[in-house]
Amino acid sequence: MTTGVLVMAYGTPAGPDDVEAYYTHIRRGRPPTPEQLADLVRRYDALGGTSPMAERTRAQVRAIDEALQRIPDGGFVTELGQKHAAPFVEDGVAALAGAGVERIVGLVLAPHFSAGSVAQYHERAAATAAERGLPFIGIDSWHLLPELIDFQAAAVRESLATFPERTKVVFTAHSLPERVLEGDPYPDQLRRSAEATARAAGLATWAGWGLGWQSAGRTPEPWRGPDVLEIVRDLAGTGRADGLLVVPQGFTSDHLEVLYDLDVEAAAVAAEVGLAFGRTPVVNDDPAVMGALARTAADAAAGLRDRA
Ligand code: FEC
Repeated sequence: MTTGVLVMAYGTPAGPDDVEAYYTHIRRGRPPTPEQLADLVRRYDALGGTSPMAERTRAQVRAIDEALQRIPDGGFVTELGQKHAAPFVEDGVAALAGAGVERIVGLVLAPHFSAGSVAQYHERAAATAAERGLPFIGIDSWHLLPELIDFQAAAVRESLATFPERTKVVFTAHSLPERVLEGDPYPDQLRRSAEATARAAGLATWAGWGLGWQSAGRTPEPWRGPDVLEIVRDLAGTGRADGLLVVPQGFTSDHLEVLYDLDVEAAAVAAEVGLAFGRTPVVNDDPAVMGALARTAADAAAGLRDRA
């Protein structure tokens, strides 16, 4: 009895020559304008040409697979499937089908559920699994996984030790258009994981921490805010804080949205307005969190087996 675990991630261009095709895929087949493309290439250039995300994602998949292989009589096969770069979600399902699995569990490397994010991975995986006659179950969210909260709380405590006393902690996630967030669980899940982390880190009150958004798309419609850049400026304007620590809780690996949008862009605005600025490390392939994700996938597989 074998179970396929499809670990899904956003994907990143393999190299500078792939940025246009990647951006076109994100825009659902509409190529970016030359200005939009140049702006994205400029941001990758600031990271040395490419994002470390591909390597980080592979390490995450490896760590989850190793933990799954340690489960006695588990019978797990693990494959990667990405949203916007090869191997795509559909390639991952095909590889699992080729390996002869009898069912597939989908696990997205993003902790919070939204119709505009995690649901899209699951829809594509479920459709491809159905074409092959394979039962599929997707894990919707894992934002309150104790190992994730512990990881983030420890990171907050360690980082704050190096910050001025009057430092505000802001938990960020990728913004989404307001249209998508109507009736969507994403904002509430973000609030809950931030609350759990703040409590575990011993942050006293709401006044000491808050929620923010980042990396909004470059489209004309309204996106959820306040954006982190606005938060940096507003906080400096209050005169009530000397530092800002960002916890990018919506992201699990080192990539453009963290290494550029926070470490370069937000850090530059903070320097301009005179605030000490930093952000906590993301999970990457942390063994405790990856082990807990493997356990979550195994539990979901057991549920799917019982239903058969
Ligand atoms: O290469 C890298 O290191 C970057 C990877 C990357 C991650 C990521 C995560 C999320 N996104 C989400 C939603 C959207 C929506 C749009 C959108 C646009 C972009 C663009 C790039 C990009 N995203 Fe992304 N995102 C990453 C990269 N994202 C590049 C192009 C715009 C730009 O220049 O920044 C708007 C699409 C449209 O135009 O219609 C919506 C969400 C996440 C977090 C969850 C997840 O990981 O799936 C949500 C990593």
